[in-house]
This record gives sequence, structure tokens and C-alpha cells, in this order.
Amino acid sequence: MDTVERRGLSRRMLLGATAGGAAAATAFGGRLALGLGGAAGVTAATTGAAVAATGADGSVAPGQLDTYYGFWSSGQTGEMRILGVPSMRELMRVPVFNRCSATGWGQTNESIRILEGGMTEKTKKILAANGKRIHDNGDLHHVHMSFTEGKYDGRYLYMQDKANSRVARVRCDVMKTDAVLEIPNAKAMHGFRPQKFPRTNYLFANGEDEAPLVNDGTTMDDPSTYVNVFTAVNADEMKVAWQVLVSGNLDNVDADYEGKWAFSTSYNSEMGMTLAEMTEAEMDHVVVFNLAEIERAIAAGEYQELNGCKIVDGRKEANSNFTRYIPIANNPHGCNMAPDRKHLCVAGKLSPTVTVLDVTRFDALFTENADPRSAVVAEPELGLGPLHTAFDGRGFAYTSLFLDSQVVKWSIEDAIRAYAGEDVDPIKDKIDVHYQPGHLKTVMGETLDAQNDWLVCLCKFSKDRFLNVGPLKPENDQLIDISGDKMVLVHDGPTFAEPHDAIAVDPAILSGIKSVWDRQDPMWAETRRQAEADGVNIDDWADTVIRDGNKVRVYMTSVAPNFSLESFTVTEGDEVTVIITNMDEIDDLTHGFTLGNHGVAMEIGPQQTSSVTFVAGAPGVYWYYCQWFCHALHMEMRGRMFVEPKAA
Ligand code: CUK
Ligand code: CUA
Ligand code: CA
Repeated sequence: MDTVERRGLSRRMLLGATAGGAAAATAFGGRLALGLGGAAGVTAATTGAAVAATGADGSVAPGQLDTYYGFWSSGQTGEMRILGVPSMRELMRVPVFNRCSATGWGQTNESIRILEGGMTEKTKKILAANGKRIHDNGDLHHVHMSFTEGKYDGRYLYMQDKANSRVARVRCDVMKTDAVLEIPNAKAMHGFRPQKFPRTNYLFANGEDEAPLVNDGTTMDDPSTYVNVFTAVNADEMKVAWQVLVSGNLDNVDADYEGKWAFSTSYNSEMGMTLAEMTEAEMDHVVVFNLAEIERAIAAGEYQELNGCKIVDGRKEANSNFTRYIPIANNPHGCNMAPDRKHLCVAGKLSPTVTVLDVTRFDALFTENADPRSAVVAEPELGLGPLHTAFDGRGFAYTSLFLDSQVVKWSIEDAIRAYAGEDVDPIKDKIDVHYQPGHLKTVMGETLDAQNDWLVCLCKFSKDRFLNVGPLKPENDQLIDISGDKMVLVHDGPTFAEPHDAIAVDPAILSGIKSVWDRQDPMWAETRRQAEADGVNIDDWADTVIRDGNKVRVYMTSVAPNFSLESFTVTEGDEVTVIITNMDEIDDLTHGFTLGNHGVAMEIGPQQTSSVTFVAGAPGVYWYYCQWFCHALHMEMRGRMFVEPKAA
């Protein structure tokens, strides 16, 4: 069958085709008609070793692939983004805590199940009072990949939502969110890291905001009743494993390469409620969490249970062996474990220093009368406003200086020698960035595979770096070549609100990314069960309308450029569920379903099933159409919903 014959098929013939016929037509579908070519199953993602023709400025020639995947957070946009590194080209947006007009995330039944899945009863009540089922927003600061033995393993990406105290998981095989969990008891999940060793059994999540532990209105403006909560989530089950009450608040967190510790910075050791109170003390602290000791207590039943979570008390006054508090100046922020397996770098923020802690000395902190500062091995003065530190695997550290608008490159070893009294300057280079940097990232720099080629510096302000677009300006993610002695700024990358953090990953780790969905994917297992109960085989040509009281289920199939139903009829007030399976199996052939006046739109990828439920609100004729350009006759891929008036 060639393109001409394919075009010769009438729409009626195609609609009347059997499943086999439809599939055959599909195989010669949109791509040929559009002259785009492209064989099934072959994708950029799976062609392997992405050796790109990369220019010295990080540019990647047209048609060439990037050297690395970049996974970007997006702050208050609430999504995860995939960029190519070093080109900084944006490749994809993956909705997580936001709602998405293009994909229907937050609207399809499949996504609502995930977004509602890990929600507390209290949140459900608050949302219902606001006429909602799910949150519309999220504040995604940190995205990290799952680890096996200190290295990325390509299974999952994990992230947090500060706004609504959630964590989420994205499947790396399809790059879709598959689990969202609201953390009870803790408030404002901010610092967030997976366990690195022996594997990611836990996700560590820091509650940043203080609140009464039983937050039911019985105690209000009495900060002495407030606590902060550290949470370990079981990363496989996406359930809270245990929680620890701490003194002070929690900001950023990291984990070691031995599987023994997690550690968090606290800028509000004062437990202040105002800015003045939070910055009052000279010293705040880092909390060290003793995982073995916490696990022992949980196994022995030595915990309280609250809102379904097992909690132990690691506050200073509890004198437990769950935690130790290491004094650090002054409102510290970033907390970054070096790939040398030994050194933890804590950025001072209001102090111009980074404090280097030797984690192999942490065991000694748990002995009697230990000096809590005995693990400090260096404290270089690097510049104003140190926020985060990245590593290149050669012993160099790169710290962002927010107030100086600079990145400083320094030697950990020389900083240790200087702290011991030797006359050596740990600072090797400084470079101006534009402007006010927060996180900065080397390739796989948070793993044992840290690379020394590129550094991405995520600047909070772009000011004059781009054409003026109004009072709201883009952020500026800058690419810096760190392969030589001197850092070289090579690229400005404007981004929309507001990436805080990013990681870059070798494509070899992500060789399992699919181009076509598996028909049996668990994402729509519940939808399949409903279809089976309705006696509809959604793996075949489906064009069935099921009436179930005032509930109507409309089963359709999409094959470019057709929906299997060119119309269906419902009654005003019916609760309508449209279930569509995309029978096309060539890669990059996504369909959609958008229904006028009802705010309904969704993505249906090749071999995917998507469903959406809405109420037919008023009598009339409403067109639905495919909103993902799929075929030369994509515009014609549409049909009508007839909404009949309710019988009087
Ligand atoms: S935080 Cu944003 S710059 Cu949320 Cu990782 Cu430091
Ligand atoms: Cu199907 Cu556009
Ligand atoms: Ca403070």
C-alpha cells in the first residue's frame, strides 16, 4: 500500500475497517501521508551513544543529539522539564504538580487518580470547600534520579512540592508521573534527596515550615508548640516510612555514599516566626540523621503514630541517638555531598563560608561528650552569599555566590590544608554570572560518576541579558565550560519560572525510554477494568456508548485521521466519560481529544488509553477534535457530541 492508495481510502471505509484493517492502515498512516518518514520504534532516545557534534560554545548542530539529558525543576510552574545538555534546548515538559492544557494532566481520570492517590483527608476537605478535587499548583524545586550504589540507575525521577507538601515520582520509561504523595504532619517539603547507597530505598524530604504537630486549631500562635518534621519516604511504595521531629527548621538535605546518614541544613534554629527572629542567632546548624538508629527504633516499636506516620523524637531535648546537631554559621542553605564519598559542603548563605564536614567522623559524634564541631575539616571564606556547591570528580568544588553574582571554583583538599594552618589559597578561579545564582550543576555531579565538562548555573535574575519582555523576566540558566583551569561562560539560557535545580545524565543510563506505550500499561489499568465490566474490548475497534443511569461511557478508538465515533448523543446533565485508545503504533503519532465549551482536552499517545469525565452542561451541538497535529487531515479529525434537552 502506498501513500496514494492510503489517501484513496475513504473515511467511511476506514471507519468500517476491522481492527486488523485499521492497524494496517495505521502502519502506513500519518507519517507517509505527511511525507515525514520515520520507521516505527526508532527514536532519538534509543539510538544510544549520543555523540554530538558539539561546538566549543556548547552548540549542537541541527539533527545532532545532545551529549546529556538535563532534568530541570520548574519551581512554581510545578512541572519537570527535559533539556538537552550542552545545547540547553528544551526537549519536553512533564507535568507533575501543575495542570497541563496540552496533555490533560490534572484532568484525565488517569492523572486525577494519581494526584488524588496520596492525599490526606484534611486536604481533600479543604479542596472540596474550594470546589476542587486536586491542587492546581505546585512548587517543584528539586528533581533527582533514583540511585543504585551511588550512581543513577535510570528507573525513576523524584521531586518535591513545597507549596502543598508533596513528593512525586516520574517513570523514566515513559517520562510520566506515576505517583504523588502528600506528606502528613510536615509542612512545606523543600530540601529533597534520594538515598544514594546501597540504593534509593528512601526519599528524604525536609519540612521547612514550623507548625503544631497536631495542627487542628487547638494551638495557634504559640511557637513553643510548633515542630519541624524530617520524613523518609519508602521510594518503592511511595509511602511514608518514618518521620523524625527536629529542633529548628529544615532547609536542604543530602545523603552519604555509605547509606548511614542523611543531613539537613536549618536556617531557623531560633524557631523564629519573623525574619528578624530567624536571622538573630550567629550560628544555626546541620542536623545529622542516624539511619540505623532510627530504623532500630521503628522496628522495635519505639515510636508514636500520627496520621498514619511513625514518628520518633530527634529534638535536642530528647537526647536521642537519632540525631546530632552541628553548629554552622549563619542561616546555611545548600547541603552537598562530594563524590569523594567523604566531604559534605554546607553553604553559609549569610556567612561567606562553606563548612566542609568529614562524614567519616560522624560516628564519633554519637559518642559521649563529643565536640559537635569535631567533624569540621575546613571552612573556606569564598565570597558573599554562598548557596550551593557542585563537584567535578577531580577534587574541585564550585560554589554559587548569590550576592556576588559569581561562581567560585575551589579545591577541597587545599581548603582542608588551609584550615589546618598551611599557607595555601583554596580559591582557584571566579567567574561572573548573570545574575544571583542559586543551584549550579555539573554532569552527574551528585553521583560517583561526576564529570568535569559542563557546569550549569541557574541564575535567578536575567535583568538586561535578553530582550525586555515586561516586568516579569526569564531566569537565566548559564552554561559554563569547566574542562580547563579557568571557567568559561559559553551560553545564556532563558527559562520560564523558575527552575531551582537540575541534573544532567548520560543517555546510556536512559536507554529504556519507550516511544510507544505498552497496551497493558498500569497507568490505565483501572480504566481497562471499567471497560471489561462494560464488555468493551479497548484493544479492538471500540465505538460503543454505555448508559448507566445518568452516567454515560463513550468508548472510542483513534486512528489517524479518524475517531471511531463521528458523533455520540447524551442528555443534558449526564456525567459523560470519554475513553479513547490510540491504535496508531508508529512513534510520535499522538492524538488528542478536545471538546468545545467543556474545558476538556487530553493527550492520547500511540497505544495509550486516556479517559476524561465531565458533565454535559447545556443542550446543543458540540464539536470535539484532535488537538495534536497527527496527519495531513488532522483538521478533519473531529466529531460532534449532541446534548439533548432533559425531558420535562
Ligand atoms: S533551594 Cu532554590 S536556590 Cu529550593 Cu534548592 Cu537553593
Ligand atoms: Cu489525531 Cu490530530
Ligand atoms: Ca537563623
